[in-house]
Amino acid sequence: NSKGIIFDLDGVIVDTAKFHYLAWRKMANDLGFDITLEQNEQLKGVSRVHSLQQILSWGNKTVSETEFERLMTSKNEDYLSRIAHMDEADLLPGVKKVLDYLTENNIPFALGSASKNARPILKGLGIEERFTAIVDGNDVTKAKPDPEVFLIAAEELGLPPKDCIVFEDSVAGVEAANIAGMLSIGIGDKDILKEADYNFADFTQIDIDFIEKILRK
Ligand code: B16
Ligand code: MG
Repeated sequence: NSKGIIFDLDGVIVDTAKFHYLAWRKMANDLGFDITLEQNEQLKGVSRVHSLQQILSWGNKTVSETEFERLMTSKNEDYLSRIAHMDEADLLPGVKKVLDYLTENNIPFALGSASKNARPILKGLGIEERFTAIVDGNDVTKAKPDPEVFLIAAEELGLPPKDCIVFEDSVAGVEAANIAGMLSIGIGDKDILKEADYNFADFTQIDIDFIEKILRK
């Protein structure tokens, strides 16, 4: 078999969006405004810098460069403290079954995430060693929908992009996979992720027959 899989992290393997939301919301509240869950939807898959720019514009705030850095650092410290006690039980339902199948059948898989916290999160989940490659926010210069993160992952898997299959929960991520020439599988609302080649609400809806089918394609 000569195909490989690339997983997004947040929203695919683990649900960290709620912790990002709580940490950004606390920061916004300290600055005197609030952010809603609907607004948080728009931050999914978006880099840390762009998230903060977006949030400050919602709050009609302009800050100095130093203050911008300080806000990013303190939000991240708050976020890290909220995810500190993550373990295997935090894997999203159905994910373990797929990872076990891939590991047992020696099918290589990589991470392709915008997060700069990907490694400590994977470590907490107890699955860091199982990835052939981990490409995250520390390795890229261009954010999704730019395909950079997935193209680097393909290279590290030693596979041409057309032989890579991407699992993504964000519109920008599905777009990035499509631009890269990879098979895209949307995890979440199919009306939102309508550009994906296949759609599933979550990993409990994905059976091993489907995985075998796309690996053969
Ligand atoms: P960090 P993904 C993304 O991860 C999140 O969806 C997004 O909400 C977050 O702002 C971004 O990572 C950066 O995360 O602050 O941890 O570097 O979905 O691409 O795995
Ligand atoms: Mg995501």
